[in-house]
Amino acid sequence: MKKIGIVMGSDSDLPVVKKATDVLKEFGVPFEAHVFSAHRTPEQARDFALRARENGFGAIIAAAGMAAHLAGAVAANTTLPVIGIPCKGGAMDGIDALLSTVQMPSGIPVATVALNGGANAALLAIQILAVEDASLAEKLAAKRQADAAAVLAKDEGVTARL
Ligand code: RP5
Repeated sequence: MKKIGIVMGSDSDLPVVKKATDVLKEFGVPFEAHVFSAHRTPEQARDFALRARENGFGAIIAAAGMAAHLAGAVAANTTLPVIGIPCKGGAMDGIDALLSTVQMPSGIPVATVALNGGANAALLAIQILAVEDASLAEKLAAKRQADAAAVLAKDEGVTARL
């Protein structure tokens, strides 16, 4: 199975990244995580992206806050799918990161999830791998069913709580 690459701009992004790694672990998907900054360590971020395909990655998740250029910088150096997680924080509480991550120029796409959307970033990465992996696709379908069952249980119980 292909690995998922995870890069984050700082270790202060770890709580958001952990939401993604928890999901990847739940699905048994291998991953590798690094702190690479688009601004502070641009060479390392570039090298990782340039070699990601030959190093066995199937998609890359990039989490960063503030002037969040990491996902775009990685996407510029690979044709693997890149999923950006804009992280909350700073003077604008993540609006800056959201716009920096999502507003990519035509030709270099970044699939951007919600602010701090670590779980959805992982699920989207798994869905990408599941295009060619029937076992992963079955696990995804089972999770959808379990999530729906949980909502139905809440529906049944809600009147009793009022
Ligand atoms: C971004 O700046 C990082 O991704 C992080 O979200 C934010 C703050 O970084 P630190 O000052 O905590 O290293 O580059």
